[in-house]
Amino acid sequence: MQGYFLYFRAMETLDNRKKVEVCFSPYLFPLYKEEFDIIVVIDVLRATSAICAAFNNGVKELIPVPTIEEAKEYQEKGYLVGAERKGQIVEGFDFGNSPYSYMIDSVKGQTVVLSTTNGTKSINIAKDAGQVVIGALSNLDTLNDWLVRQNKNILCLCSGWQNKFNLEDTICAGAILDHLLATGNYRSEEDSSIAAKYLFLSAKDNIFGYLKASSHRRRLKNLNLNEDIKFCLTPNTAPVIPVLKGDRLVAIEADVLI
Ligand code: 3SL
Repeated sequence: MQGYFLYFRAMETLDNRKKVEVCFSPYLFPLYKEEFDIIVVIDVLRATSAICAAFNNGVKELIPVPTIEEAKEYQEKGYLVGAERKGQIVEGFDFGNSPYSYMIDSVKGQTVVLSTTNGTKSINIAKDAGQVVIGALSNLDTLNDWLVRQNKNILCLCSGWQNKFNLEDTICAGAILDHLLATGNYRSEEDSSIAAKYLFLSAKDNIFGYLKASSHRRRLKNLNLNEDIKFCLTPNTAPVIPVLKGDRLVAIEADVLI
């Protein structure tokens, strides 16, 4: 028996594959944060999809802020500011969290500030734990290729909804995990990662249909945001890699190693 354990230990030590895991919600993040070099922050509906759309449309920088108070401070300094709470534009701000708000000419080349219910909070809690990169279905293939090239330990942090699990972020995380594991250069151990991968595999042929009953899809549908849902659940509309540098997100080229 002891021989078996020693063999297992030795195999573990020889295994130089990098780790990729999935954290289901920001609430669970303290359990993971010590071990990873790159944190992929995911909020498919809609923060990280809107951020990808913004960079794809030529936004220069995006400053994510967790609170409305901080968003107001930037507004007072003259910045363009988007703020969303519970799916709606917060009164007094330029826009909310719809990807379409960031696909207009007037934001090209601009610095934009954004505060959202879950997504910008996740960015904020992840920022000191590793290199933050933005993940969504919108930038899936570009992001996957970039992550493979980095060869680092990677955590997919699902923003969820008010600290609870959600399906859309988990499916996106599962898609990333599935791609990285298929290279043979990554391993994963956590049950959350296995669950994310299997959810992705069962959803991948029709993500829009699969998520029909999901809580956030229903929440946004009730706010007449069907077009946003369709956009956010369509893979590869924005081939960008937004990373956090200091207090702001910038888009980097696909061949940059961090
Ligand atoms: O929580 C967030 O960051 C948002 O994306 C939520 S919503 O899609 O705007 O409702």
